[in-house]
Amino acid sequence: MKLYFAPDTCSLSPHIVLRELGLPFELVRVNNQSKKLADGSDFLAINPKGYVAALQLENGEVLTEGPAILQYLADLKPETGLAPQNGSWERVRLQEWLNFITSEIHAGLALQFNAAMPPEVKEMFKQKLFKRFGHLVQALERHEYLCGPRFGVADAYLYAVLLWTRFFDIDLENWPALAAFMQRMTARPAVQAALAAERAMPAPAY
Ligand SMILES: N[C@@H](CCC(=O)N[C@@H](CS)C(=O)NCC(=O)O)C(=O)O
Repeated sequence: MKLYFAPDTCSLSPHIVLRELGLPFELVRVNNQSKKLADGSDFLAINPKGYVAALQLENGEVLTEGPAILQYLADLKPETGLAPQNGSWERVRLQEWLNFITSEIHAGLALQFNAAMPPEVKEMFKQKLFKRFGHLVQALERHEYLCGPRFGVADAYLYAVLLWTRFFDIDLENWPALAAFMQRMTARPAVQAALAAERAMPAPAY
């Protein structure tokens, strides 16, 4: 499998999960501005949507959309329990979290990157985001990870997007349960390895 990634993006979450699962994979860095790979070839030929993450399987199929990739990976090794069994009530709860992260947290934080947006509009969206943080806190005060006492794929996704708060002057210490979650996640060997591998890979020249 090949994981197409860019540093400091949501593609960190499938990267973490690949390492948590101990699956073999190749990491391919994308220049997210030029949409080129290191050899000058066109990332749009891999994912016409033009964004990471994209997972290319051995049969050539390319899977996109973080929540789909995460569940696909977890199902390759169901015995690890990174996602509950497909078709179970617990699996639907996981999908509820993945959808919440993608639409409320990922999208909510991503618009803070928009340089064209006036500061007062950004502030308005920050306040909405902070309400959503309240929902995360309720879960993380009850158990160490989103779906219970054990790490799962939703945690990798939440971690990857909450890392962006450091770019926007959002101090997670204001939500102690979130700050503790981030510390717990950062301490995981797979997370350390993923961050180090992404840092070590040179930026594409194109
Ligand atoms: N709906 C996609 C969104 C992926 C996404 O937003 N990727 C960002 C990085 S976090 C990206 O590559 N953006 C570059 C672009 O849109 O040009 C998913 O959930 O996987």
